[in-house]
Amino acid sequence: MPIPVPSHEPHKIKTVRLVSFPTLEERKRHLAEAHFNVFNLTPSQVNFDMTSQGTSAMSQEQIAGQLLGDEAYAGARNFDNLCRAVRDRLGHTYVCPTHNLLGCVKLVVSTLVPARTGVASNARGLADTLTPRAIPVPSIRTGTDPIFTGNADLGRLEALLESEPISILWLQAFADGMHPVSLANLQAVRVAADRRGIRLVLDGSRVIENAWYIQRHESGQSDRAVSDIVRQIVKTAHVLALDGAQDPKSTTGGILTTDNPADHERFINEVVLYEGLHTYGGMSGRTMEVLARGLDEMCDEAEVQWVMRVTEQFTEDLRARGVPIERGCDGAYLEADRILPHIPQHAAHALACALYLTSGVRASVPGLVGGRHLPIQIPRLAMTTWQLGQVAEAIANVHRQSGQVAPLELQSGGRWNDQLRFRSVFADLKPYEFDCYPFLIHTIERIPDSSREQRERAIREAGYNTFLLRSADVTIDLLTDSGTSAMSIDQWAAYDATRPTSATSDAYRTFVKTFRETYGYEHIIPVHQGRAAEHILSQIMIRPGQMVPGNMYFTTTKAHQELAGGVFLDVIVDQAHDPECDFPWKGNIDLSKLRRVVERDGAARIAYISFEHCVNMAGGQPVSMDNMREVYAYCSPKRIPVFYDATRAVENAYFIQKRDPRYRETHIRDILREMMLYGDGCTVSGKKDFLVNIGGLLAFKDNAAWRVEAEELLRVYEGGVADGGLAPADLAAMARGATEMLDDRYIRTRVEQAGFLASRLIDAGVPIVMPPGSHAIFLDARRFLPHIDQDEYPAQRLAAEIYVETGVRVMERGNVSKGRDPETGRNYRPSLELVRLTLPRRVYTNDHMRVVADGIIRLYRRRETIHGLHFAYEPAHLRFFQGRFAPTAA
Ligand code: P61
Repeated sequence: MPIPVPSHEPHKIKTVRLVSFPTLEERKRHLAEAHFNVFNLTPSQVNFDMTSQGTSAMSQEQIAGQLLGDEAYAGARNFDNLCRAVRDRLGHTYVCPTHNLLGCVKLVVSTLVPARTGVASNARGLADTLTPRAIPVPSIRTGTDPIFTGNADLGRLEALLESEPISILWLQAFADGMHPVSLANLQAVRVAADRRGIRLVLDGSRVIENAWYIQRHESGQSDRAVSDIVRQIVKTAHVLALDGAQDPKSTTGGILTTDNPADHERFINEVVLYEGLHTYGGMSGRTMEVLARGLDEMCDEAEVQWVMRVTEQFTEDLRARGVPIERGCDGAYLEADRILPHIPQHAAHALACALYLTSGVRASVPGLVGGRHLPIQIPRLAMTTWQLGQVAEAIANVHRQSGQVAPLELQSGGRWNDQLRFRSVFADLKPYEFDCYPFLIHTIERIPDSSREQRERAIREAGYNTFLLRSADVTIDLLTDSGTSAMSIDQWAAYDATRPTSATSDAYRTFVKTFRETYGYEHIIPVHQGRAAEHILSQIMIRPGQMVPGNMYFTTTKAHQELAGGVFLDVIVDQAHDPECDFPWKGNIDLSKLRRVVERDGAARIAYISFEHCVNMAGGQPVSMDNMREVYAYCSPKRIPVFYDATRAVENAYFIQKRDPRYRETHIRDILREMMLYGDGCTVSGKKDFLVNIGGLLAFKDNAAWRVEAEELLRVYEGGVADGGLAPADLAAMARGATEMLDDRYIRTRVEQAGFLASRLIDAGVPIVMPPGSHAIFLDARRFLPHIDQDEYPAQRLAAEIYVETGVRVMERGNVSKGRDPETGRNYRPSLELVRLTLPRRVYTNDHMRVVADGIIRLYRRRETIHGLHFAYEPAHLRFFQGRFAPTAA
């Protein structure tokens, strides 16, 4: 059976690295300062750095390994782990650690290559490092096989071995990044080496990519797992050299492995001279740990298939745009001489400059001067297909205007590309603007795959309630966007750098300063999450019997208002209750409804206005700026306070920027400041907009008395006044998140992901709440399953069926959530019978979304086969969390 190719990433995003997008003016300045050699640019000066060495996204297990380095000088446990990983995954018995691949080369040369002998190789890159040491590196690459262009020419090899003093054969898996080697050829070279009694050394830094080519293209190999082929490749060589910063996705490090104890003995006697001790070889304990974990993971079949699919797609994309390229194992290698025939000198450098100047993409020219390729290498797992598609477009943009690319005049030279300095002019090239996620993937978390049978069992065991599923059984988790965000490395850095205390922390001061600036509110009080702020606010503001008008309820908000003796009154516009109506401001308060309440009961009976941005229960529907202004203008003179639930205020600000022409050019940060001006304070669940996994706040614009009361309750219910029961580190992560959430590019891609998912569903006729909201898509279960009575819980059943069909977890928001009328004991049967597909921030890509949509569309096409549920166990309160169900008979 051929190996399946995943249709989405077999992982989700765990942490991100933000991308800076330098402007054209900045790029010009950076390029001039870099002497027109893009090697001299730093990552903060580029948006996408197209190099695959040491730039991969690690797994969360690898990054955790960084903290498990035991850093012993001798015999570190991390070295034991490394040896175990080599034995398990690669099959070799002995391991000599090195600081990187050049360390391996150095040891091999000093032990196996006597003076005045040469190294026959299929890799030109090896010559770059050995020729300066006066070691000849005759090429044995054929280039004749249409696929395995890295194969050794066996005839030429025999002739060489006859005529020249060749001490070892050095084959590189995927030679020079462009030329894979077949298993058959590798085996034949081994036979030739054995016949002469010399070693076959394999550089297996890209053994995974090479194994994939063997699986795909060598006859009889298609059924074998990559892990199996990798072992065979390794065992075919006498010695394996491996760069930790390539396939094992470490940042550096290397290993030299073998089954031959005598060779190993030679290496470890030499290693002390050049690298370090034989149990660390120039690596820190943590690097050995990361490398060991990388070796354990690098043959993961789904991950390999995904990475190679992405690489192939990128290459095909460029070919389809007519850009002359050579296929690479990790990207596409641009043929600079063909793209710029009018530039005879340093064409690859000129192309690199043009690419950076027009788009901010950096691709640099490696090794010795003279190569004709500009490698565009994809950092493993770090970029999405959306971003790569745009990088391809940026390259095509240069290619289309290649005639205008400026030549470079050599200012100072050298033998190596990194030494060159040029003079040039800024050619008049049309720039390319990126419009994609403004972050790279820093670490990933693998997601489980499951069979339909497994999922059927899991949902039965969970009583058809998605809240009761285990995360380990869920492939794509769209249960909530609450606390599920991927933090950035800057948030992590702030988190780790926090000095803990139970008194006032620096993190608290930064937190207060940041949110004063963000909202324009004077009093900023940290709380552990949203409901804690709601509790305190309700206790301060509500006197028993008072009304709390609001724009649709939220479960926890309403519960706290009622606990304080308040009566919630829904004054949202009528359109919010109609899932088919596409009014753009379905979160608005209906002023005439509000007026009626105030006129009927008097302003003194109103505790405050509970005003939620991007109303969750209405489908993430925004409030217009005009509505906020009008409500405030009406309430303020009457001394009725207006409190925002600003949990998704930034997403609301984006809709104002997008839908209100007066704000099209206004930055999100300024829109948010104006929104908050029309309120007296806010509660926030920080687990949403703030891009953290825990946290929240309560804020008052200027009322110091409320602050005193709130802090009193804080001490009793939550924690210290300067931490609200959070770790100071959590305050630091929130403060940093608050600066990231205001990035216009980020918030656009965040909210538009919901639009992307919605448009695929709409095109297929799937009924959803219109217009699509900020943080979620709501399926209209009434229209999806019109044949199921609401008392047989269509939305609950639909959520369960989505899980079984797709492995995606979603949430019921309908009859089950609303509960029963305590008077009559009957279900409320709310007008909205919905299923929420909620999008965590920075976690899933559009490739995940495509698969989610396809699964739901499949389900929609067989909707008549779906039936209802009845309660098997019904808890008295908030029954949606713990309730269990059984299917009704068909
Ligand atoms: C959610 F099923 N939301 O959307 P806390 N205000 C708003 C929220 O969306 C919110 C809170 C206050 C959740 C989590 C959740 O019945 C449920 O930080 C607009 O969760 O305390 C939370 O903030 C409360 C899901 C909460 C539920 C209650 O998924």
